[in-house]
Amino acid sequence: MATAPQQPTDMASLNRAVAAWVADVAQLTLPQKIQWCDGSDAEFHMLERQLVAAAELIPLNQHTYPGCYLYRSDPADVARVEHLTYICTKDREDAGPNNPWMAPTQAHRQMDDLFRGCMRGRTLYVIPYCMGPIDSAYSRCGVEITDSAYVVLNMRLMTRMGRAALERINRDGAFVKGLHSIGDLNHERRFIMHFPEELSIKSFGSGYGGNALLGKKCHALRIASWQARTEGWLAEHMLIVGIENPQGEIHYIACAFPSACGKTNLSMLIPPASYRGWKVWTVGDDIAWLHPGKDGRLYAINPESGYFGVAPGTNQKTNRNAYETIRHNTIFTNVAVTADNQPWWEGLTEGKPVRDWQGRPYDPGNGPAAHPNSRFTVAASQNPSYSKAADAPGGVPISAIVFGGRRRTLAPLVYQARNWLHGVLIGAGVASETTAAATGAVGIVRRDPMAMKPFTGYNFADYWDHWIKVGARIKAPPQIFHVNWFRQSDAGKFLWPGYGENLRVLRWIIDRCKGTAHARETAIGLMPAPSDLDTAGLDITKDAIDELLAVHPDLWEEELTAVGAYFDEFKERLPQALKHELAEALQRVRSE
Ligand code: GTP
Ligand code: SPV
Ligand code: MN
Repeated sequence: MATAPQQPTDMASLNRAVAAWVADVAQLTLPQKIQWCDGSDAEFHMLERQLVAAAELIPLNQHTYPGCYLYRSDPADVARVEHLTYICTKDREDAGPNNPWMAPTQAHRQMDDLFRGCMRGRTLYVIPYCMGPIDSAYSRCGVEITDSAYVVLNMRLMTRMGRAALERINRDGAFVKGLHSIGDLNHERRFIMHFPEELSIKSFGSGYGGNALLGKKCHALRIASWQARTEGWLAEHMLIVGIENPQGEIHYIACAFPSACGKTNLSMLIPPASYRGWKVWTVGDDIAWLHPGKDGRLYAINPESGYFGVAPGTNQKTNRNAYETIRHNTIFTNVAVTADNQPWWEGLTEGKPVRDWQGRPYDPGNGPAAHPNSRFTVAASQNPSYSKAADAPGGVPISAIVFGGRRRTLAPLVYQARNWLHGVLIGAGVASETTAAATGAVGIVRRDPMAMKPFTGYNFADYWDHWIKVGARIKAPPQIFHVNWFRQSDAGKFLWPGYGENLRVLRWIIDRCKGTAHARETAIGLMPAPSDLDTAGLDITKDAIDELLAVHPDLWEEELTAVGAYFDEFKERLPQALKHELAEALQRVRSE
């Protein structure tokens, strides 16, 4: 029997705890209006129309880009702000030297002062959302309160949001509270505070990406990593991809690369022409929640349902799947536009920018036309390589975990850890050049353990200990690898072609997991000899391959010594096992 369509207003009576919290927040922030979001198409399009009328959203060329819009953020609000992102635990040591910290009472006071009356004349939107498939035991729910309709539109694309999520919150009896206001966008009054002990978030003064879409980095990584530790699983900054060989066998791989280091691209890569019959299936492009399964393997779900992907560099050749995915029903943020109102960014081979990301007439003297951290928001289901398994409540079994970074020098194209503990050491020692995904200098090599430096909601020492314990608990742990697509020649050119050709490396990784590929022992781990990698049809010199697969023990001694100095920051909290593993690794490079 068909039921009458329900109005969003009756959502307010669906869950008492949510309603009570909304009432408290409304009393503090004094909005003109409260709107409960049901997640319907009608609601989405109504908000789109409102934002267009307010000139906050600009329709793009509807013939070539149907359903696509441009959003320009405040020019001083274009990326995550790590120095303003706090973990507020009662004990400072629980946040660790890896996080800015503030005492919860002080943080609440400071944030509540900012939130007081901040929604006057504005609408307060209530967004119930579910991270992960609605029917998965691994999923976790939250509610974001925000005064930004742009955030609502993005959350609708990035999460399973609305009525179904609120119904699940009713069943779960728990949810993460996320309070957000764009405030006046003054960066002196911008803070992103996390209270893992209370499962809550308060974010003020930014409307951008991970600062404002609270389901993403704030909930699904910082709060979830804390929850995962208490519950025995892992919340990671990882893509999840299924690689299907011509025999129809699919292996799933989870890769942790720092921000703007190639996760979205790898998760939807197009196999090289010589890889006939190979298929690539995207499960997730940014976040993985990994759970030990009953069969002794690790299972992963993608908590998100959309992509907030880097625009620059995306074109038909580098990433055809993304290129096709974002041809309709996509929100572009901070890209440039062409004379016929199509979106444009550096790396796009067709079209020319006439207005830059700030809406100014394009002048190369002002820097790139599109902001280097300009992004697209789009539903994952639009991706031609979208995996059916992405909605599987039990997740997908992971064969390999791959760490990676953006390193001009040192780190070879690929190497394999000797075992789980060695893999944890490799992950904890990841370093990478900073990118435009966060404010601050770009291109500086820094430690970014497990690609989680900005995202682990607790002390890294405890996090590594947790990693070690999870590995010890599972009978058939994934093999662990490290890759680097970003090695450069002395002349500053990439040595490895990257993108689709990365499948050649994934193939060696999968064959190692199956036990069918050869590897040689080196001072840093197991590596392919040049002949073990499939380079047929690849335009690359023997010298380049040799350099990509070379190990320089003296440089590695320096590197591992630097890792040791970094570990020392964690003092006696550093797991002994990790200390030992590092000592052995140093021994191996010294004896080469
Ligand atoms: P976040 O969304 O910030 O977490 O980033 P991500 O890891 O998903 O990065 P993404 O795939 O969006 O790539 C970032 C930039 O690196 C883009 O400009 C890409 O074009 C470029 N890139 C990705 N893969 C490769 C590669 O294999 N080689 C080279 N040279 N560049 C790459
Ligand atoms: C990242 O910076 O790793 C992102 C973009 O994926 S944001 O959502 O802004 O964190
Ligand atoms: Mn990311």
